[in-house]
Formats: sequence, structure tokens, C-alpha cells
Amino acid sequence: TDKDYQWYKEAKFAMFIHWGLYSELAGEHNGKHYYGINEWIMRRAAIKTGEYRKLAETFNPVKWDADEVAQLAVDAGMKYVVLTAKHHDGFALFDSKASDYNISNTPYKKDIVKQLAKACKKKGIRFGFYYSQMQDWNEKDGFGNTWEFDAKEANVQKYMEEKALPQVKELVTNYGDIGCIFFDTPGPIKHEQVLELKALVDKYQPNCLINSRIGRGLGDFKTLGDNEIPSEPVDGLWETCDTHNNTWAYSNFDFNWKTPKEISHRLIDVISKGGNYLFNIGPKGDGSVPEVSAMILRETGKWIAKYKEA
Ligand code: FUL
Repeated sequence: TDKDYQWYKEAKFAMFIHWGLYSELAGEHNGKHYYGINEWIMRRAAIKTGEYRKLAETFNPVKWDADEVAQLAVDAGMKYVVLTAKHHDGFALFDSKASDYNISNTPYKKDIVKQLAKACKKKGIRFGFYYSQMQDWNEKDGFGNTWEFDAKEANVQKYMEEKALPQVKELVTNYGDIGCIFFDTPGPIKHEQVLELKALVDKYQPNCLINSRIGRGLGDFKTLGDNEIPSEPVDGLWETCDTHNNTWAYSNFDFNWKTPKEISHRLIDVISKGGNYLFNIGPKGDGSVPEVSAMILRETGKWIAKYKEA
């Protein structure tokens, strides 16, 4: 890539945040417990859009404090933050003209992407977002909702034109400098569709780094598999995304937190092989970061600071 990637090479450690309507469910639906990745609960419990959308009517994360979260990233020694602006469930954490299924139409109302972008800027770290560009279970033309819609009827191009491209345009034009974008699960995306998406980002944010999960080998840096640490050094710009326990989004049933020691070891392992370590936290439905997770990250930060001095 001929983009300015120096900051990314130097960054090493970053915060990933998976947060959305699924965080309210926290691994439970109709009395049944779903262990494992909670951001997939809509699919795993085959919840229909009509029912799932109701979560937006109660989403009111009054304990969310963007400054506090950005400060946590700083305390941990992290240099950028990547927030799920829209995950596979289709709900946007930002004010969107392209789809009314967004944070403005919840009791909370306030634009979370805006808050966090601002907070990161204030603290001197970069801001980036995650966007599921193809997989969208709320839309019949989006990819992936097989329990309610007929995949054969889906018009993915229409989905791209009416939701994904307009929303990505909003994200790259309304929130200041975007350091990087984490696209995900490209699935059936076509080469031309990736080109169009990439051209849109490059037009408004020429230095914004795009990950390989945009599809078709067109990213600026490589995102390895989920929680994957390579056994050998990897060439080029790349990133390992790793989560704190066994889910990306908050779950009431997952206590398998990596310790400061484990996190530090994994960080060193990744950066010694040339990559960045994007470490994930999952705030609760009320917006608070699980206390243990925050505490562990602060401990990790202290360890890193000490190691840097040595
Ligand atoms: C995956 C997604 O399907 C997961 O839900 C999560 O966002 C992870 C980082 O990427 O492929």
C-alpha cells in the first residue's frame, strides 16, 4: 500500500470493541443459554427480525462513557480503537440516514461512533471502525439470514447500494479521521463490489487503512483468522484480533478471562512476528465495561509500561 501506514506499524497494540443490541441479551434468549460468541445470538437462536429489532426499543446504555473507554485504551498502552459501527445483526451504533435501524431510534439516542471518535482524538489515539459490509441479518437483501429469508431472493447488489455503501460513506465523512476499517465476512462479495467499496473509502479518507476482510485480496493490511497467532513471522502489514474470553460481545456466562500475563505473552508473540495485536473487550448492554476485563487491561498496561522502561 502507498498509504501512510507508519503509525500503524508503530502502534502494536489496539483495542477492539464489540458492542451492540446483542450485548443486551448477553448470551441468553427465552431462558436458554448460548455459550460462545454472543454477537451471533440472533442467528444461533434463529431470532426473527421483528423480535430482535425490539431490542432497540430498550437499548439505553447510560453507563457508557466514551472518555473512560478511550482512557482505558490509553492506560493499557493501546494506540488505536476499533468499534463495531455495524455488526452482522445490522444495527448501527451511529446516526444514519441510510437506515433507521440505528442508535438515534433508541431511548439513548446519542451517536456512539461520534462520542468515541471524539474521545480518541482527545486522548491522542486513532479511531477506526468495524463494518459488516455484506452479512446483514436485518435485511432480506443482505447476506446471511437464512432462518427468515430466502437466500435465492436476496439482491446483494441492492443491499450494497442502499445500505452498505451509504453507511460507509457516512462513517468516512462524518467522524473526522478514520485510522483503519475492519470489514468482515466478505462471503459472496464480487470483485467489482469490493473495488467500489474501497474506492469510496479511498476517496474520502485516502490514508485510511482497510483490512483484508474487505475481500478479494484488496485490503491494505491482513487480518488473520479470529484469535489466530501465527507460528512464523508474517510479511507486510498485519493484525491478530483476539478476544478477552470466548466471545467478542458480552456474555453473562463467560468468565474465561485471559490474565495480564497471558495477554502480555500473546502481545509479545504477535509483535515479535511483525504484527499488531487488536485486543477485544465487550461492554455490557448498559454500556459499562465488565469490571474484571477493565482491571486486567489496566494491569497489562502497567506491565507494558515497566517493560518499556527496562
Ligand atoms: C468474525 C465475526 O463473525 C465475529 O462475530 C467477530 O466479529 C470476529 C472478529 O470476526 O468473523
